[in-house]
Amino acid sequence: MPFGLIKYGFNKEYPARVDLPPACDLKDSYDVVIVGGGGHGCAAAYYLATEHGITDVAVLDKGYLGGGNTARNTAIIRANYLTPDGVNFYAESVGLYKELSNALDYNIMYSERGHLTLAHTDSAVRTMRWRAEVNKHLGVESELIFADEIARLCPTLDLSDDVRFPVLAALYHPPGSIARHDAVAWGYAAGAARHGVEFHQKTEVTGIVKEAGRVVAVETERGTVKCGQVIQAVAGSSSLVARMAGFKLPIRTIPLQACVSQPLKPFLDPIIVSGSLHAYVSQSARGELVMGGSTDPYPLYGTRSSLDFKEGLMAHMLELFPFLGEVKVLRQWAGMADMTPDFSPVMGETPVENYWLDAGWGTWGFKATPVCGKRMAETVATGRVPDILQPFRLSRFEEFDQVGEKGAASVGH
Ligand code: FAD
Ligand code: PYC
Repeated sequence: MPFGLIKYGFNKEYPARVDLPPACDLKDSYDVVIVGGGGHGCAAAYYLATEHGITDVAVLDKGYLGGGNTARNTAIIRANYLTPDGVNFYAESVGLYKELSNALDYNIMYSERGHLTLAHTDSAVRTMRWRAEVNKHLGVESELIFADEIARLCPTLDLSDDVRFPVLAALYHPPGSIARHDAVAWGYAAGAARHGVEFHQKTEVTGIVKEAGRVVAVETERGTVKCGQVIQAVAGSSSLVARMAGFKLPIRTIPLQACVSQPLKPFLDPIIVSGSLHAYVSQSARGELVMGGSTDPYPLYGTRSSLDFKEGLMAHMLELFPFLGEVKVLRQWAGMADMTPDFSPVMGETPVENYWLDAGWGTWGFKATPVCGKRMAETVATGRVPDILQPFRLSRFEEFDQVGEKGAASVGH
């Protein structure tokens, strides 16, 4: 990317880049149909084309590309999970993210900030130490730090003792990063389109046609499309689409809200997360504070914003950064989080032979976009689920073999 940027800077002209070819007719058949044009669907298409030479691929989205949770997330990327399976999986993603702007020739504004998960209770300190040890054992940079070091990394954080939940320690994860979420989807889509992959927006999949336990076509609002294989990557609609394919998922769909403040001068370098206060914040490149909390207290298919969320979150933010009292909230929104019982995703095989699942991304799937896309593409191309995805198989729920990430998934669910 730096070379591309320098070349661009010295150009005499700055022509607008057309990333996606114009919309085309939907063919009546493709080797692979990907349902869902979020970051995950676009990434899978990109890796199918670039790593496996599979280009007869259509990505179908009921709305616009990257308009689902990809557009709504707070863009935190990290690998400081709790289980070895989780740490290995997300660490591969962080590695891919670091090189992604160069690989896609598309600036995703990857910004390594360091990630601090605050511990306000003895049991939280224990969990942070546990995570730090598992992380280090697997080669992921994480350590437990205390007041002096926290103050050095984030001098504006209130570390006094006379508050409701004093900060006792923090899990410090230097590779923690943010990126431009839209650019991740657009960059993957543009890269895939250059290899001939088709993207069909405003094309809702309304049914899955099966014969003898195999999927043979998808029904869409623009007609029926035959297909060799299907990847389902619809995030907050996973249960609805899986039901069309004839199986049930152990998922509850719950809104997750977030908001941004007016732009402020840069004062916050690291990403700050507090599970006890149900609040997290980072400062974007344009100075806005990107803030969020835990999921809403009830399942719902809806993306409305609520005053409750904003009031609660702001009270907690002020406990961490009391000087923000006069700062205005600029925008608020929600996405639909597909929550699994163990706070880990579900990827790979389904009860339908050639129908592959990329689901259960709850509040944690943006960071997994590269690894999931790459490994799902490998699965479809080879017909074999790679080892790194095996722990996340759908059958783990009936085998009592869950990948428990509740303590590391996000801000305390
Ligand atoms: P999406 O981007 O939602 O794409 C799915 C697409 O499927 C959508 O575009 C939708 O239109 C389409 N679709 C649905 N049904 C159909 C149909 N029947 N036919 C055709 N198309 C269909 N994760 C992190 O790692 N870090 C974070 O900081 C983070 N913060 C978050 C904050 C919020 C407020 C929210 C809501 C989520 C957050 N997440 C975060 C989670 C993350 O956003 C998601 O897990 C991730 O974006 C999922 O990507 P996706 O491509 O699978 O889904
Ligand atoms: O997965 O780190 C995360 C996250 C933060 C906020 C929502 N998800």
